[in-house]
Amino acid sequence: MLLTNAHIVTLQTDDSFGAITDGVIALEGSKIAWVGAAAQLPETYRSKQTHDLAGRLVTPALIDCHTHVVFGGNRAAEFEQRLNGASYEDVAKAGGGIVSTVTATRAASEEVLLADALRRVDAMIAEGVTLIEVKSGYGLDHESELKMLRVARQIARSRPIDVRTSFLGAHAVPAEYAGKPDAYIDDVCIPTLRAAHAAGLVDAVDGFCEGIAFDTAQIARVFAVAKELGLPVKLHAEQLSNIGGTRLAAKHAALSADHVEYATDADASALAKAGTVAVILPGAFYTLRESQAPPIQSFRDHGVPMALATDCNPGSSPLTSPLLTMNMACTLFRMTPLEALLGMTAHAARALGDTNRGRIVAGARADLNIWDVSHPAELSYRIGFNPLHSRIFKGSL
Ligand code: DI6
Ligand code: FE
Repeated sequence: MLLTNAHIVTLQTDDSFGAITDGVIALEGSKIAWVGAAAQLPETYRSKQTHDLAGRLVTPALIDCHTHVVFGGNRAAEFEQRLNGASYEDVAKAGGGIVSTVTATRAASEEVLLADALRRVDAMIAEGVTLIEVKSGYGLDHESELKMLRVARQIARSRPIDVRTSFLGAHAVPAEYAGKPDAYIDDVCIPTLRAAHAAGLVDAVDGFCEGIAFDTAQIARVFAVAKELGLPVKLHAEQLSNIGGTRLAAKHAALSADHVEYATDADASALAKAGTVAVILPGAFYTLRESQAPPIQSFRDHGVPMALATDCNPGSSPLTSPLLTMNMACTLFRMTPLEALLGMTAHAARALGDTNRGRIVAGARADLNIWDVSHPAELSYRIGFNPLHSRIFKGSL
């Protein structure tokens, strides 16, 4: 099929939108066969079925490379408690925080977890998302972690969207292991990772490296098993402090280091050398009303690819809008509209180890968005507006 009369934002390189006006995209199956100006369309494609896009803007489809969309219950009550003056400690003592989501997730059936997750995934699909990463991390026991990952896999069988899973057993220490993080890592997290991998449920391994979660030595033990199993790694690093998570991610050639608000210029240099993507998560920064922005200029100076994601989770980032995420990245962190769009497409794909998506180039996956806007900057400029006209998934409208 030929998509004709298109204003194509190819993102073929990182230094410009790579725009082609009056462009044509030739689709063959689930792949892009050819892209270019109509005047240069090869003879071989001229007889194809055409679909006139009436001059609309076409970009690569969006990719949300960091989500916790599978979880039980929600945390609206503690949102209200905090706004009525309760501290994080008060909320935690009342059984709130991650612990309350773990309790609700353990209690929920796979069917309920899937139905709840699909409502959030549908909001992402409506904004043109075709690939999401989904983490475990609210089960924190053997069966509940496996249950979460089975639900994540079921999402891709229930909707026109692809899913990559990340095992996040090292997300928090569950109540039954309070004060015993090492025992939890050795007796629950690592054996469950092995079982999840054996069941084909894991595409990557993640961890939360933070003072309130796990230290670099504990994360390193989980990463050693990931390496043994041939699984790539990624890491929640330097979200609230700097305890060496970003360095650890770089040392393990991680796909990505995520949050990285407290990363230093030296950390940025280490990421660049390792080829690790910095995943910027403005939803958590906004929700927690943080003050320390990530070192965007250092990432630019060192050539660290920056991805963007919703970090959709019930506590620190109850956000399901990639477009609002792009707007936050520009307004809060001063990223440019080009960086924001690259962050939700090509760099997000790279953060998932997928280099065949996120750009409109011959041979790439034919996942495309058609927008009712005239300039790509409108995609990060608008606040809470969705101009998606239609989404092409695996070459089909
Ligand atoms: N960082 C976060 O901000 C979330 N998890 C993480 O690793 C918090 C998750 C929650 O509050 O439920
Ligand atoms: Fe997260």
